[in-house]
Amino acid sequence: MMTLADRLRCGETIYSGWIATPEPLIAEVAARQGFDCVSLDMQHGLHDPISVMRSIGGIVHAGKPAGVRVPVGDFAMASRALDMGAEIIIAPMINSLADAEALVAATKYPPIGGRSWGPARAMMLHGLDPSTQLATGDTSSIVLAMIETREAADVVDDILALDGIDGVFMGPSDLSVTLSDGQEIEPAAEWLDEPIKRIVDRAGEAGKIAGAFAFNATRARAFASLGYRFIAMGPDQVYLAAGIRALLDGLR
Ligand code: 3PY
Ligand code: MG
Repeated sequence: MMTLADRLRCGETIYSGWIATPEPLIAEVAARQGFDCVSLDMQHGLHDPISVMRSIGGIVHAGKPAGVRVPVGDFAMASRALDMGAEIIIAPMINSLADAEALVAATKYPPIGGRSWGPARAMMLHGLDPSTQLATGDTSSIVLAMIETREAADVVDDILALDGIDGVFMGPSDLSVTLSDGQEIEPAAEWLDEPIKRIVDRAGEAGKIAGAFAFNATRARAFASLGYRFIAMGPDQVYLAAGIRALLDGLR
């Protein structure tokens, strides 16, 4: 069976759920709907290591791959999330080559990085023995550096060139805040179109994957048509609110 990494490398567009509420049942419900993948947010969402561990189990048992966005600078958590069975890591605020190097050091095995051995839960969930895990761990997981600041956008080529960085993940909200020098929070601003296109083009030229966060299906389709291939949509509160509204509208 093709892994999430294989599918992304073949150019498939993957739509991921984005779960902020630290409840495994919500992640599992999302996985049992049409998403290709379900990602758990530890940065602005409320997930902690235990809820991530439990939610990854629910997602994988529902037949879907799991992603984790770790907190800012928490490279140890990136390593732990892989050990817990995550197949995609999204690291926020990777603003320099040094940040990207620290991310690779935590998430790829030697000689590319310095990831420490201990993927017991990942091997259990994915049915792998230790030698297969060691041989395939680096290629079957996708590590995305978030490009969401002016500094990051300035060094995106250096980050993309780093061995072990599988791609980038564009965050339009922070990009709007930093590129406007703190004057605007406008992830759908027209003036962001140019940097949003530039980031995906740079990733394409480097032969790497581009991902992005989309607030709705219109944005998700627009990103996909630019070449973004891992598109997260959410968070889960939005799904709940939309479901309630649709139900109540049905009464009228
Ligand atoms: C951003 O848009 O800044 C994000 O981090 C998306 O989640
Ligand atoms: Mg952000």
